[in-house]
Amino acid sequence: MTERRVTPHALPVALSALTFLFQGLPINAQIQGGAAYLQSAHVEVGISACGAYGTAYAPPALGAEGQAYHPTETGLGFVADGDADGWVDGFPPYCGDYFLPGSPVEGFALSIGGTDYANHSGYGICGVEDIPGSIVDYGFGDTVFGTWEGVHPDGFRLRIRTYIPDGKRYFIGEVTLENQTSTDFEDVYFSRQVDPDNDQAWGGGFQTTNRIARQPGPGQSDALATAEGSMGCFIGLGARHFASRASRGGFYITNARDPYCGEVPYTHEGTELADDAIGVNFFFARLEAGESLAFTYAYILDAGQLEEALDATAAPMLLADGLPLESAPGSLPSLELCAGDSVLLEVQGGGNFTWNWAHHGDFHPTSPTSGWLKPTASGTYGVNTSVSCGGDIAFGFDVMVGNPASAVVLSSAVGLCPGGSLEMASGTLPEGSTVAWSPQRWVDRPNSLDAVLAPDTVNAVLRYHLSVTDPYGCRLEHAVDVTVHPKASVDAGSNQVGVIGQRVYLHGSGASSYAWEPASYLDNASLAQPSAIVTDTVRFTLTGTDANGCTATDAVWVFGTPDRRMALANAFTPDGDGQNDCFGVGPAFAGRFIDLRIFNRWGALVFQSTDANACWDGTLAGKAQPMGAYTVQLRYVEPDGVEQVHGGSLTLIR
Ligand SMILES: [Ca+2]
Ligand SMILES: [Ca+2]
Repeated sequence: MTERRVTPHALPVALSALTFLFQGLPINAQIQGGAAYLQSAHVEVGISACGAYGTAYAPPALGAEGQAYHPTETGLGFVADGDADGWVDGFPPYCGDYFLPGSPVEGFALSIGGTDYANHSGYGICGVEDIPGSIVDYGFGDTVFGTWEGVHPDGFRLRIRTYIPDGKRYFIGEVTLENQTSTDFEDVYFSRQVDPDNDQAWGGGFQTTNRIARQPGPGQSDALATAEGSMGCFIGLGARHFASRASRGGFYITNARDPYCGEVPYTHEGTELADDAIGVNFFFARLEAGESLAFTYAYILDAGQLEEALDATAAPMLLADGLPLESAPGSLPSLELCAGDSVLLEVQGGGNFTWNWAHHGDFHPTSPTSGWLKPTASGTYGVNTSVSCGGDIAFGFDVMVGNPASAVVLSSAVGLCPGGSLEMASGTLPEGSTVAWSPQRWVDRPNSLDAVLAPDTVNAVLRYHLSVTDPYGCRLEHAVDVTVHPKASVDAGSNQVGVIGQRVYLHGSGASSYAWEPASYLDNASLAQPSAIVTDTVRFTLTGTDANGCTATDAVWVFGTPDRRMALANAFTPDGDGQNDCFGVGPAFAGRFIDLRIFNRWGALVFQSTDANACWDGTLAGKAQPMGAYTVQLRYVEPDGVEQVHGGSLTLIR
């Protein structure tokens, strides 16, 4: 596009006189000809009567900083000592006349429900002024600012407050749009554009390298278009706002929809050396009757202050429990939650849209812009809204749900038999989880989930605590009571001598349930007192189980003998009738006999022999002993080499 230059309008004489009169009045000194002049240490901005930047008239002699302004033409566009080394130092000493009042265009446009409005100042003059307005406020101190406001008969008020943060090399525009009608506005667009001629004043051309530096997308909501001149001067125009888009292309701004939607001549990406515009644009699906909406953009005149300038524009975004969900550009923000947790999501400033929530089954709305998310699983969640001219505005974020409890199978109370061991828990924890058992006594690996507990104690209740923390910081606290039961016991009874072919009873006791081995000899191996037909000498093993399920073992011999005497009968009749006249063990004794001793009721020994074939005839020293009870003590060695003493009672009958 060809640049055109015109001679700036000469100042009317009357206005010069007013300027002189207001020199000493701080509030109004910087407003003349309907334009406002903002001056800070490193930035100067002229705001025209139509709200565009760039004035047709020369600024006052001195600005808020008490120094002269630095227009490169008669009027003042915006200029900056971008290198902050003084307005006369460096090269270029300052980057001036970026766009005005040389020739091209700065301005803004509004589109409401398909109706377009634009205000821009080409050639330092408000050439287009669809929205009539004026400077309504001005001030300086820590911050110098000027506010333009327009009211349109179609029923809206547009207010743009421009300020330069103290000492900064950028300036901010705060836009407020009020719907003064009784009907909702649909499809509201706003665009701010400039044709940058960054360093033309220093000999550069009108062309600049215009670049779309950022667009809102995963992990960030910056829209930023930049322009660099051949002399190194920089300008950025952007916003940190989910509903913003950067554009380049075009020259005279006519509407706000096309740059937002990227329609010819506008584009949303790439870099080009061109003499055309850069812009930042906004979209709002609706503005309800009587309501206002607000948003902010920044003109940045030093690339080193891009981030803080965009920070100053940041407002609406997705909040999780009140904190912004943010991430590095190109990656999704992530939320780390513990199973069962909820997080309150809110599209701050999102009331001008209708939002769709992905994973809505996990989302419980509390308002059109917020609700509780109680995620059931890790995954990508998001919220989005459609843009009428295409595309959408979307927030995506990854949710990681920690759940250490799901990996742990553990009762709160377990029992353990003496001498036993127990795997404390089981399962698979996410990598990076930490585990701690306490106390650590008798625990083989106190920092492993599947630690083994082997308590060296009996009849005790031991309480152990488990603490698991997963990589998301989710914690599981668990207590388990381990009851170590008393030691079990069982008695298989006394050894017996049984006559082969006859039935003997085993006498188990002391347990809740019994199991005899070998079972094949027995009528029922699970009885406490099973019986067997004696066939030979058998060693029975008894396993008894107590009420706690703990076991103990004992053993008993049944000595098989063909000789009746070997039955160690509990009575004998030494009456000389040849039947059962002599009490003894007999030659068929299965074990290795040591001795047999018999005592009377007063403990006196009445018989003893180390000869297995000997027997007692009921006499002592040739004298018949009285009828009654005697005690028998048989000592022998079992086939397995264990010495045993068998005691019994014997009744002498005549
Ligand atoms: Ca300088
Ligand atoms: Ca240009």
